[in-house]
Amino acid sequence: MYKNMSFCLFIVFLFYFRSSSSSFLTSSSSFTAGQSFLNNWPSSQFINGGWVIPHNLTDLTGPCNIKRLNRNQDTLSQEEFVKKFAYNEPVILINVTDQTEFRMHSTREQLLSKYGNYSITVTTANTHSYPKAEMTLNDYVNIIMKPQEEGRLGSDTLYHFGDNDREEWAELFSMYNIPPYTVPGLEPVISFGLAGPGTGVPFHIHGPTFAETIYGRKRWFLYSPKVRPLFDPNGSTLDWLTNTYFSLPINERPLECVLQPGEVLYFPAYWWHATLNVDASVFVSTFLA
Ligand SMILES: O=C(O)CCC(=O)C(=O)O
Repeated sequence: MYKNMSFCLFIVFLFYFRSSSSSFLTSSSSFTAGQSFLNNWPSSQFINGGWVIPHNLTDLTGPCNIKRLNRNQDTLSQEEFVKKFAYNEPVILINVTDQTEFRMHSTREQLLSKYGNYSITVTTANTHSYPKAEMTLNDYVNIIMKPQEEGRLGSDTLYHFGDNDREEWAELFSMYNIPPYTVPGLEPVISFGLAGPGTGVPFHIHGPTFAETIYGRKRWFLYSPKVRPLFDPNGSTLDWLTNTYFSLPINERPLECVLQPGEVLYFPAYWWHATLNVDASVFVSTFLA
C-alpha cells in the first residue's frame, strides 16, 4: 500500500512539475536572453508587470495596415533599412530588441519602490504637449494614471512622456536596448512614458522615431507628410477616434496598427502620428535627432 501511495505522490509531483514549467516556457518563450532573471518570475507579472487598470471603454483595437518585418523570418540589414524605410515609409520591426531586463525593472512594484518619490514632468496630452507640471511618480501613478474619460479634452488630461531626468533614471535607462538601426548622421535620444488606457497623444510631427511599449498595447495612427489630418490639437485621440475616424471614408483613414510589447514601430521625419493606449502602458520612444 505504501508503495502505491509513493507512486501516486510521484505522479502528482511529476504532473505539477511539468505543468508549472510548461506555463513558464509559454509565457517567456519568445525571449532568449536574460533567462536567469526569469527564475521564480510569476508569469502574470511577466505579461503585465502589474500595470493593469480596469476600464469600461469600448474595444480600442483596430486593423493593421503597416508593413511588418519579423527578424526571426526576414533579414534586414542597416543598408536595406536606409534604402527602404529610413526616409520613405513606416515599418513595424518584430524581434529586433530584447527588453527582458528593462521589463524586469519597470514593473509597477519596481518603479514605485525605486522612483516613487522622484519628481517627474507631466504634460497635457495635446498636440503641443504644453503646459507642463511636476509631481511625484507615486502621485502620477496612483491619482492621475486613470482611463481616459470620453469628452475630456487632451489639453485637460495629464500624461507622462519624456522630459525625463537622465541622471536620476540613468540606471533604468541603461537597461533599454535601442533598436539596432539608424538614420545616417542622427543620434538616438530616448523618452520614457507611462499612461492609462484610452489616453494618448493627438496628431503631431517631428524627426524620425522608433517607438515600442514595454507593457500594454498601443494603437498608432499615421499620415504621410503630404496629408494633413483633420483633428483638434486640444482634443483627445479617443474623441478623434469616436468623432472623426469612423466618419472618414476608408481611403482617407490613416495607416495604423496596434503594437504589442516586442514590436517596434519606425516612422520617418514629419509623418503625422497620434497614439491611443489600448491598455495601461509603459513605453519608450527613441527620437533620432
Ligand atoms: O507613445 C505615446 O503615447 C506618445 C509617443 C509619441 O508621440 C512619439 O513618440 O512621438
